[in-house]
Amino acid sequence: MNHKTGAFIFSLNVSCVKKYQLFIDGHFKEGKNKESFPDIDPATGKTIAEVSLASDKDVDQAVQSAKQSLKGPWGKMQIQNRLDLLRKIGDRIQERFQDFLNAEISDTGKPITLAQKIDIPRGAANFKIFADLARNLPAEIYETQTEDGSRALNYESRVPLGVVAIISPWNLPFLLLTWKVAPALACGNAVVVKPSSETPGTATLLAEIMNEVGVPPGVYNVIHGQGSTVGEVLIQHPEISGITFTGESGTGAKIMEKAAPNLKKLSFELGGKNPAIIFADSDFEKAVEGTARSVFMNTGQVCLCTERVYVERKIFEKFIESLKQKAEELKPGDPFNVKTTLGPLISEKQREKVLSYYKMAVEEGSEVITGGGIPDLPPPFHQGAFVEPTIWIGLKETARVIKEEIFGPVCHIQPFDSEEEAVAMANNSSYGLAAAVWTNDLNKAHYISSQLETGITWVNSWYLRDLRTPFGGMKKSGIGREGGKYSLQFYSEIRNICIKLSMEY
Ligand code: 6OD
Repeated sequence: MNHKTGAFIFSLNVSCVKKYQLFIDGHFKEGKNKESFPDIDPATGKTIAEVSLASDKDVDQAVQSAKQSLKGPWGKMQIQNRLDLLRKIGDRIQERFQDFLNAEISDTGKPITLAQKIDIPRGAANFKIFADLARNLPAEIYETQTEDGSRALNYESRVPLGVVAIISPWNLPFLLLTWKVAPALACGNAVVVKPSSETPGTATLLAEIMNEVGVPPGVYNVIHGQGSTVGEVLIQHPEISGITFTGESGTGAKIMEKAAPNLKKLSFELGGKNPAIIFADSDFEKAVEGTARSVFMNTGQVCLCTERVYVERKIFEKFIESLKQKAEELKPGDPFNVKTTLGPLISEKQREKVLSYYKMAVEEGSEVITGGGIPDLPPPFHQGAFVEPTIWIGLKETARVIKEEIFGPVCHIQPFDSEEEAVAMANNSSYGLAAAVWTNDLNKAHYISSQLETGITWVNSWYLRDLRTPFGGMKKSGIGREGGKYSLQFYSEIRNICIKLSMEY
């Protein structure tokens, strides 16, 4: 094994299996209890890696090493040097693009064309963009008149939060890990990362890069294990100052409860049941294309994905037919084949959950326009967690499959007759993350967007990202916003310094 790396290869039965280790204080290591768990490729059901399981002691060691790093060279580093290091991380990710691509695809089964276009480039961009943003973050200054006629200057000054716990999900493992690590480091924090146990690869690989570019030991630590065990120990650690989490709303609520006694600062990006509203005056082809992307991208496993589609009655039938065609054009299979356009779900467990909704939709009385089952695939993909892209119509808005987040390649299409009806149905949800509105009427677009109870609304597009914008949800879809200055605000403590100036000044 190369001790500079977190992954080494050994043979298990006939296939080659990697080993992903913990990364603590700049070193790759086994968990103290020498336990491990398998990392399964969801496209084939095969074990691709053994992952070291962190014990409570390992978690504590990771947090302590992070804390120590804040007192050492990292804590004393000039901001320009810190941000230069972030740029180097971004450059190195680009140089090792193929390694990240392989790790990400093997962990998730997502199609290579998707990971190549979105996941890995965004990992590099997150570091570069937050380096630039942190360099240019303005500070507010207020000049205050005092009663005795003198003046005072109030100015804000930022300090790092301290040790930040990053709990990142399995759907966009590298994109969302770096979306949190980059601004946290830009602000001068040290981090302990717990990637999803389904997708340990890219977080471990990133540790190699931290060493390669010279990030001091302890600044970036990776611990592996389940959220309900290792994650819980991490979020309850008294030396953690903040927790950032992307994942299910139910898990968010549990984290909040566990973090409450220590009053941690929290940032949550949670679930969604996102609506798309399609008006008859929209550009029809673009609306169909965009909606197909918003429903089926990443096999529907993006918190922003559309699961409820509302279509103006005049174009309802035509829209159903066109979206059905798009769904049926998707090609499931080998994620490393450039012709594949639909990956598996993340795990067999997730497939059972999605299939239970497929069954429920039928029991609730839906008409299945397409899909509803498991695709027929050749070995080894017949063992993968694939499901068919699925479209339903005909359900009442009270149906469970319209109310609950499914997180699969599926949507229900409902007709509407007026703007008010569309908005009322779109807002009739306990979630409020994202919406897509398709219309060529600018006034209508503006009006509808102002009425929607969502943190993010895309008009005539979906998942068009500018990393400076506020990102997050209303209602059960989250707490707080990340992105641009909102991330930098979360990952730092702001202090006000008030200097009373002398009368003579
Ligand atoms: O693109 C992003 O910055 C982002 N935070 C995406 C989140 C997707 C959730 O599944």
